[in-house]
Amino acid sequence: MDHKFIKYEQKRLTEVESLNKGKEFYELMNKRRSIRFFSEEKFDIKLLEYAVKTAGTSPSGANKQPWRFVVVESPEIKKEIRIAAEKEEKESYEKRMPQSWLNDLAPLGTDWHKEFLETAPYLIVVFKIDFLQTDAGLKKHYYVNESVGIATGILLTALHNIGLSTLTHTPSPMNFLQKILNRPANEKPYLLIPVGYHAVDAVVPDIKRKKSEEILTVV
Ligand code: IYR
Repeated sequence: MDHKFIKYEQKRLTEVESLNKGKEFYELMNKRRSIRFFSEEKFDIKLLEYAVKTAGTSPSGANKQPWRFVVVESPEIKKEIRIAAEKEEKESYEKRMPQSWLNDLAPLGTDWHKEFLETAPYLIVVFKIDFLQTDAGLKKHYYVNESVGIATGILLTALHNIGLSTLTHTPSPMNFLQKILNRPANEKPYLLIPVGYHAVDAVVPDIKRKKSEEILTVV
């Protein structure tokens, strides 16, 4: 029963301050879009470090922090990832995805070509860690998908906040990432996030977000 607790401190805002900050943050985040056209412009990898540290502040089941973020900057490894991803994606687009799915993707203009995997200066590959191997055997983690999903959301938010663009890319299946990046068997690829500045001529689909009343219910 010897577990230590420490005092929690958080600045108390007035309602007006909260409303203003809430609106300002919404306006910032409402400008985020999934970007598929990146500038090749490089930047210091240290820009990514705080974003990853911020992702690491995420809540997680029993505080197990079941995540690993691998940043790929090597052009050779990016190329290897592109080749492997396009192989799977070609198979998916041409054989595995039903017509209804392809129809849903049509407004986004995606296909199996994944040039952004090489043009983006960095790829962040998010891994989930379902269990730990210890001398005492396997230790299972809890609510891993929820935990890693929240951490990834915070990562995307942190990257947008510093003016970088991202794509949440889901090549499927993506076990090839574990192999190419030499990760241990307990780390499973969760999401592949190209990061960089958007290309000057980048376009995004003209799609709309749901309105407040479509996503918020108060009872
Ligand atoms: N993984 C594929 C297909 C794809 C699926 C969904 I759901 C999207 O929102 C976008 C794409 C791809 O990355 O192209």
